[in-house]
Amino acid sequence: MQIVILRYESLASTNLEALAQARRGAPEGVCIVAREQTKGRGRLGRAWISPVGAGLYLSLIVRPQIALHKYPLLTFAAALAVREAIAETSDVRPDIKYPNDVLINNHKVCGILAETTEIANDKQNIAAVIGIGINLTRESVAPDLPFATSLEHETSLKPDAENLLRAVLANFRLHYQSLHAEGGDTLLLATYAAHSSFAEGKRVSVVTGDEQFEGITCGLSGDGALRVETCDGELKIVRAGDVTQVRGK
Ligand code: BT5
Repeated sequence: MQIVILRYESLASTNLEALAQARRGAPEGVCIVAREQTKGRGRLGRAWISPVGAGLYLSLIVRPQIALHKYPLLTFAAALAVREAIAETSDVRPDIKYPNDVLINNHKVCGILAETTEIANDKQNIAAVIGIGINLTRESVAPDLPFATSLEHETSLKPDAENLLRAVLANFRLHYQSLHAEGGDTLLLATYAAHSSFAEGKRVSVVTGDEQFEGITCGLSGDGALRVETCDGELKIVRAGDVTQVRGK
């Protein structure tokens, strides 16, 4: 994948711009970066707060040659890439919270939103957009986000956005390549599980579209779902939803 970075001063959402470009035929490797987003997007219609110059806001177009049911692993590849990029460029060692958050000291420093698009009636021509938001300075953390943090806050250094961008893209490219190799999905899952304290043995509360339950995490399934054993011994397979740690029980 050859990466080409397109820079914008301000966009509604880098994901929306990348999806539009992908639909117009933009190749894999096009990466949209904006200094601010006026309508940054989270999952399920939620917002990603994106003040000017305070965070890294990027969306990478990929055209994966992998089975559709493995697409959730793209989010894992991105989370690992961000975790590694932060570890390489600072002295903190982030955690990954299933499925799409990178945490430092249990606070969210990065969110990931992977979306897909296809050209009308052409199921062969699917593109995915990997959207990544990383909080750089303290200004990125709105006062009403008590569980958010920034690299500046955690490291006491002014983060270097360009270094971080390069490291995120280089690491993502490696995971993406290996995802296409034989056994690459198993390797990626193992690497993700090794760097996410949420993968195994964590007491969590899970909210999905239609239910809420508590349990202990017990690993990931082959397609990237989180397995959670509830208090009454039922095994739940979580494919989408919000997972939070339950403390003090
Ligand atoms: C996410 O959704 O965490 C995905 C965020 C993806 C953002 C990137 S930025 C570049 C690209 N272009 C876009 O438009 N989006 C992507 P979710 O797990 O649903 O979390 C959203 C929740 O995180 C919000 O409801 C807030 O509670 C919280 N939040 C919002 N802004 C935040 C910030 N800057 N830092 C930490 N938490 C934030």
